[in-house]
Amino acid sequence: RNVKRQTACRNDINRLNAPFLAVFESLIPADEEKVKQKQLLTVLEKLVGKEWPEARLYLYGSCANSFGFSKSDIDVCLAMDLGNVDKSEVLLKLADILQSDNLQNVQALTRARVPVVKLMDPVTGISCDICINNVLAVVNTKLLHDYARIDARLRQLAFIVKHWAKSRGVNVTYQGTLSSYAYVLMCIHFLQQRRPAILPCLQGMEITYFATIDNVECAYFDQVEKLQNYGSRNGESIAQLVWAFFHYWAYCHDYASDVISVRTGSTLSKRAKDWTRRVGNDRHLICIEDPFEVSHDLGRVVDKYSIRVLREEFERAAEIMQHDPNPCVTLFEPY
Ligand code: 3AT
Ligand code: MG
Repeated sequence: RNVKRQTACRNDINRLNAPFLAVFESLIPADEEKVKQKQLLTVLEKLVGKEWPEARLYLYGSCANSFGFSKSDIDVCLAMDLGNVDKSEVLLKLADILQSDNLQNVQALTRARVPVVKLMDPVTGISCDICINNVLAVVNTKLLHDYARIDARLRQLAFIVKHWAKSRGVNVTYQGTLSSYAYVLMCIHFLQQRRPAILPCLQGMEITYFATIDNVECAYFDQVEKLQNYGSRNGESIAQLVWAFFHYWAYCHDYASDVISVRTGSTLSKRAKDWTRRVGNDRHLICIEDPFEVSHDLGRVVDKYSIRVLREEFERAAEIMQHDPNPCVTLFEPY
């Protein structure tokens, strides 16, 4: 399994560029959706502001990192000083406030891993999760958004990978497969290690953005408008990159020893991170270092069953990209 397989890419690969770009285009949200999201945020800001004038609301996750599909739910973070008030209490109060407006299906989930209030806005038809003080997620959202502005191929690749993962049922963290956030980091890592590189390592450059959140220092180069030509020395097409992405995760990544690290633009050894054995529920069978919370392995949800499912799906995708006459259909067939 760990033998690195050298396969030459099929010679008709570029025939697949147009159909893959069509898949990408079909998933992009329309401008009206962005307008509706802002509209809902304004409604929420008014309601929240009456009770907590100091509080701020931020969009995060796929509605703000530029990797969101059309008609996705939105993720909102309520940032406020809790003092010595319990987070659950604030969530229940928030649910109360929202309930009394004409928002629907308002529910406080105070015992979830990330406690949230869920709601649906009948005016815009948008569903939304509001969490409290998850500010690191707001910052990792900005990092992903900044990477997406450097080279258009990242957004194209990540849309195709997310669409594949959703179609194949491997984007369900409570079933031991990976989050969308993890897949986007896998795409960034992959584009950082192409030669010539398509993406730089923003955390290894001059610091132009800095924030300390929950004792975690978040620092990187965010003047990405200066990096517009960064990837232009690499002329690989989207079809070549989709092929190579699945080839990489099927045959080239060393699952036994390596950790992928967007923070360093490279791989690290599991040994150096002490991610070699199971601790509690963290098994480290596929290791993806969070760019800011470096002790956090986004692969920790993966167990001994789901790792097999994941690897078989990567191999299936790699085979399809190599041999199938119509990968743009077969790749996304429901499981
Ligand atoms: P979808 O389009 O909703 O599938 P998403 O990017 O919104 O993709 P999620 O809803 O799973 O992804 O997560 C929302 C955001 O929360 C994304 C990221 O900023 C943050 N996040 C998710 N999982 C983690 C994690 N394990 N560690 C740190 N931040 C995370
Ligand atoms: Mg989301």
